[in-house]
Amino acid sequence: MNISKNKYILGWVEEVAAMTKPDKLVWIDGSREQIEELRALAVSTGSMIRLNEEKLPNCFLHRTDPDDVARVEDRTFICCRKEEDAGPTNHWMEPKEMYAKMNGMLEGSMKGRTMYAIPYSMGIIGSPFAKYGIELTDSSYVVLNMSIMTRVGSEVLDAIGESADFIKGIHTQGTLDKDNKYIVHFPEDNTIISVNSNYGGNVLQGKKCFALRIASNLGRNEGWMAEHMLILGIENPQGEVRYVCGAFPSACGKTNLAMLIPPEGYRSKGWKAWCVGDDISWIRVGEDGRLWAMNPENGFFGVAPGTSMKSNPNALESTREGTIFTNVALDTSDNTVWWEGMNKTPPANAIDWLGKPWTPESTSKAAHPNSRFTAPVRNCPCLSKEFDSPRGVPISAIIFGGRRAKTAPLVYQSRDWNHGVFVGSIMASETTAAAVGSVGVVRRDPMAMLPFCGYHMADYWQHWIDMGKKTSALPKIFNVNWFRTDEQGQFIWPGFGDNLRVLEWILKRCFDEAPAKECELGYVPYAADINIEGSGIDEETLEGLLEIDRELWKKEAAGIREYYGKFGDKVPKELTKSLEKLENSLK
Ligand code: OXD
Ligand code: MN
Repeated sequence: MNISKNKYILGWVEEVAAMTKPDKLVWIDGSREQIEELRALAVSTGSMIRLNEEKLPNCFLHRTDPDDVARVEDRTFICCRKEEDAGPTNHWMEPKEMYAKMNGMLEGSMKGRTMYAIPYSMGIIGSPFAKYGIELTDSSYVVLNMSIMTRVGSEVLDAIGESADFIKGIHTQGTLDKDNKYIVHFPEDNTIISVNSNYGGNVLQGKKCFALRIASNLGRNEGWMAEHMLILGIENPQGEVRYVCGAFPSACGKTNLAMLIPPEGYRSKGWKAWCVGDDISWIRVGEDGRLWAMNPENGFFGVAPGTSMKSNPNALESTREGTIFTNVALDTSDNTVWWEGMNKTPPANAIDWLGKPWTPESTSKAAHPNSRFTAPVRNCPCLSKEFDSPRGVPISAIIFGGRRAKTAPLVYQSRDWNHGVFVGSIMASETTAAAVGSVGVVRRDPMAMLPFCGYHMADYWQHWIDMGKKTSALPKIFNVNWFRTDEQGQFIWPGFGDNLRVLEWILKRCFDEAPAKECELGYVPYAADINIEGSGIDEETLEGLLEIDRELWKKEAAGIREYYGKFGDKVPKELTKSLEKLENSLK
């Protein structure tokens, strides 16, 4: 490969190589042959297992170190010069001190290894909305994942040309020391360093590190937004496609919602759903004054457990070719994969995610709860034809949501943009296995960005308020909760494809086609306006799902006030006003 002559790139790569001391340097050119070579190498070293060529062509299984299975939020740092710019929700260290620490850890870390240089693009290469990065890594697993999740290769170097405008990334697996992992961002230098991990969310730097933490800073400076949001197009029987963006915390069903299949009663009338993205949106003001969202990624890094032909056939279909499975179980009868919730028939003999024999009698899980698939978006049967449109799609609605067993109603609409920003800022959800830590604990996760906002959270809220002033046709903002439970702890709402029933109301609201009832939280639907035909839910149950428990909300409001207290007087006044209004309405 004829690598770039860009003096900034070459100088930096030389510097990193001098420090990490790899045996050799390999540039990733994006060619099929090179990918084939790397796959063969990974198989020969035991890092990946080639799966059944007929049933799962070009698919592989990888097992991580047992202590390296999720994002490590406690070890994730935003290193800007002033601590107050990182804010109370981020870990911070002074950049010089962190560079010194990182340089110490990087010194000689790639000895005996190959350093791969991956030029990658977030967004369509050459488009005005794309941003470029180079990740230097000693992991062929990272190279193979990055070449699914992003657009990689020489074309990216051509697009960077002579410019110094690219994100610098360094990753070493190091020793995988579980107590010494670092996922570090230097937003003022556009630099990312990951050490001692080889788990996707920590080390596929295009995703959370660049497309959210660094990009949220770029967006703030340049007047756009980087959000933890799916993008979904809903086509009505008239053939009109209306788009929504949805922010949900990790492992709360974003991939399922992004690929939903309309219920039969809708399908037969001609409703369709199109996936533009399942995790990240970059949102800009278009020439027409509307907000336009694009998906900067090129693959899905989805949670495997629970993904089935029932819950998400489109996701399963997406994993049938060219996919890397991480920490799922290996079905030894036919060299395919299995995970809990895939179907009701576990393999008689399997190897679990730890590499140990497993049978249906085993008491442990066959797949890790945060096991993943890395699948090319091109495999997705419901991929939107707008996926390749560089400017993205115009957004009618923004939806926030989390897992709340009791508090939040099935859906409510905010009063206006600023009130919608308040609704996003108070998002809370029960934690999942996507990050290390306890599962099922309610935590505030504003806009689902708590682990991903690369600067002070209150400044981020201000940026949302400011974006509202830049557009002439703002999307409407809603909150949904698919996860309300009954006394037995069972989910009441059927979820999955049936969520379209709620989306239909949301989209009608955006086009003044449905009424709503004003309430303490904003607007809720009249039960009669949500189509429940064929859902198995009766009107009384729906009424219950739309109810607002004032006592719970009084506690919620007190919790929000306490949470806002963390940010002092930096909380935008528009948000404190919304909180006061909520408190007053509950008196
Ligand atoms: C993810 C996450 O992997 O949010 O998308 O953790
Ligand atoms: Mn995510």
